[in-house]
Amino acid sequence: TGGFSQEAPTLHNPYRDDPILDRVLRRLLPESQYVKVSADLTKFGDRITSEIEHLGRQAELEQPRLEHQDAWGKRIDKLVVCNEWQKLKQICAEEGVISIGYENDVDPFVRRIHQVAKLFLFSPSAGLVSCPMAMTDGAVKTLTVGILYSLNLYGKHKLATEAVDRLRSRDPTSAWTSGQWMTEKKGGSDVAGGCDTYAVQIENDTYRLNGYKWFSSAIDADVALTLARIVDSDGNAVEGSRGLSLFLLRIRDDNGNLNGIQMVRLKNKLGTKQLPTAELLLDGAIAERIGEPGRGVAGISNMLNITRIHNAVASLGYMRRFPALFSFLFKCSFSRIISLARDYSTKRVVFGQTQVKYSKWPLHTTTLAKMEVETRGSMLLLFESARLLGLSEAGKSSDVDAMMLRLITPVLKLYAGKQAVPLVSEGIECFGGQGYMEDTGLPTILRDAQVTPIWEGTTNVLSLDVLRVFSGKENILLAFGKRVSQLLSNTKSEEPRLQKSKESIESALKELQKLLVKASDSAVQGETRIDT
Ligand code: MFK
Ligand code: FAD
Repeated sequence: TGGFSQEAPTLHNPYRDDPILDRVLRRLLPESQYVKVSADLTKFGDRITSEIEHLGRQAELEQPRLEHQDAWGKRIDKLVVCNEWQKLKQICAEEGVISIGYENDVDPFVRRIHQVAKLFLFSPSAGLVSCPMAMTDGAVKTLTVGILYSLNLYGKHKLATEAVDRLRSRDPTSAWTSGQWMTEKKGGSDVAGGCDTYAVQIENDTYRLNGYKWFSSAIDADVALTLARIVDSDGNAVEGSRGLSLFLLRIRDDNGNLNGIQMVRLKNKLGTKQLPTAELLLDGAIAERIGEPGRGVAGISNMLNITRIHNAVASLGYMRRFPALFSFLFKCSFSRIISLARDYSTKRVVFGQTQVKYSKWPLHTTTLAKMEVETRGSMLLLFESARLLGLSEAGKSSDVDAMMLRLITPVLKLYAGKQAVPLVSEGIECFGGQGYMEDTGLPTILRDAQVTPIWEGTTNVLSLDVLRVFSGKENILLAFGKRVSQLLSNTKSEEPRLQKSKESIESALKELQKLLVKASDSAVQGETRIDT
C-alpha cells in the first residue's frame, strides 16, 4: 500500500466555522432574534457533522430505482429509495427547514433569513433532499399566495388546506413534500408552447389530466403542482400561455396507489443521482384546479421565484465547500472555513511542507482568493434576496423593494448557477488527483453543480426574465444604485477606495441601464440574443 496514507479530512460544525455567515446574520437580524437563530444554527451544524453528512453521502451511494412489475407481472411502478433519503426528509421536517419560513409567531423578515441560513448549511450535505424541499417551499408559497389567502379559502378548500398544513409541518409522520411538473418533451423553457397536457372537467374544480411530464424530480412526493390546458365542452383548448391553468394533485391515495399516473422510467442523469427524476404518463390523474383558468404560468411563477432562491442556495453550498476548503491558509482574511477543508490543508504535505504553506505561493494564492471573493459576493446577494423576500411577506416592502426582489431573484439564480461549475471545477483541481477520485465524494459535487444553471430556468431564459422585469421600469437600476451608495455612505471607513467604488458603481449602473434598454428593445422585437 506504499507505506503512507493521507489522513482524511474531518468535517467540523459548518456554522461555527463560518464567521462570514455569522457576520451577515448579525448585520441583518435584531440582536434578540440573532441569538435565537444562531443557537438553532449551531445545534443544526452539530447535527450536520454527526448525522446528516453521512446520510447525504449514502444517498449518493444507494441510488433510487424503479420496479415496474412485481414477481407475477403485475404493474406496480414501485419507487425504491434508500433509508437514508427517507431519514433526510424526516430530519427536514423535524428541523423545520420549510416551516421556519412560515411560522406565524416570528417576523417574516427574520424567518426567511433564518431559513435561508439553515438551507445554506444543509445544502452541501443534503444528498439532494434540498430539491424536494425547494419545491415544497414553492408549493406552500403558491398555494397560500395564489389561493388560500388571496381567495380566503383556508379551511374551505380541502386539498389545498391539507397540503399547506402538511407541507409546512414539523411532524415527520404527517409531513408531505411536493413536486413541480412543468417540463414536457416539446419544451421546458417554453412551457406555454410545449405543454400538451389536457384537463377535462369532472365537476366544479376537479379535473382529469392526460399528458406526459418529461422531467419530474423527487417523485416520492405526496402532491404536485402542474400545468394543463382545460378542454371545453366542444373539445377545444386555448393554445399558448393563456391556455394554461394550474393544478394541484395527490400523487398517491391513502393506500399508496398511484393516482392515474404511470412512472415510465427514471432519468439516467449526469449527476443528482440521489434524486429520483422520472418521466410520467398522466393517464387520467385526478387534480384540483388552483386559481383562475388561464393564469397557470403566473400562478406557478410564485413557485419558480422561491425555487430559484433555493437553487442559488445549492449553487453557493457547492461553491462554499471549495474556497472554504483552503481558507485556513489565509487565517482571518479568508475566514469562512469548513472544518473539512482546514483539516485537509493542514494535513496534506507537498514538497516537504504542509499545504498551508501554499499561501506563500502567489499563483495559488490568487486562485484561492478569486474563488473566495466570488463566493462571498453571491452569498451577500443571496441574503439580500432573503431579506427582500421576508420584507415582502411582512407587507413591509416599498415599491422599490418589491421590484428589487423580482429583479434580483433571476439575477441571483443565473449568476450563482453559472458561477458554480467553473468554481467547483477549480476546487476539484485544488485537491490534485484526489479531487478526481469517486470515493472522496468530491466528484459528486461537480456533477451536481452542473444542474444548477439548467433547472429552474437556464441562464439565457433567466436573462430574458430580467428583461421582462426591467421593461418599462428602467429607473429600477438607479433606485438600486441609490441603495448601494447609501450603504457605502453608511460605512464608517474613510477609505478613499470606497468613495471611488461609489462613483464607479453609479456610472456602471448608468451604463448597464443603457445596455438593458437596448436589449429589452431587441427582445420586444423578437430577437432573443442578448449580446449586450
Ligand atoms: C436544490 C435546489 C433547486 C431545486 C430544483 C428543483 C427541481 C427542478 C425543478 C424544475 O426545473 S421545474 C421547471 C422549471 N422551469 C422553468 O423554470 C421554466 C423556465 N421558463 C420560464 O421561466 C419562462 O420565462 C416562462 C415559462 C415563465 C415563460 O412562460 P410564458 O407563458 O411565455 O410567459 P409570459 O407570457 O411572459 O408570462 C405569463 C405571466 O407570468 C405574466 O404575467 P401577466 O400575465 O400578469 O402579465 C408574467 O409576468 C408572469 N411571470 C413569468 N415569469 C414570472 C412571472 N411573474 C413573476 N415571476 C416570474 N418569474
Ligand atoms: P430547452 O428549453 O430546449 O433549452 C435548450 C437551450 O435553448 C438552452 O440553452 C436554453 O437556454 C436555450 N433557450 C431556450 N429558449 C430560449 C430563448 N427564448 N432565448 C435564448 N435561449 C433559449 N422540470 C420540471 O418541470 N420538474 C422537475 O422536477 C424537473 N427536474 C429536473 C431534474 C433534472 C436533473 C434536470 C436536468 C431537469 C429537470 N427539469 C424539471 C427540467 C428543467 O427545468 C428543464 O430541462 C429546463 O427548464 C430547460 O428546459 P429544456 O430541457 O426543455 O431545454
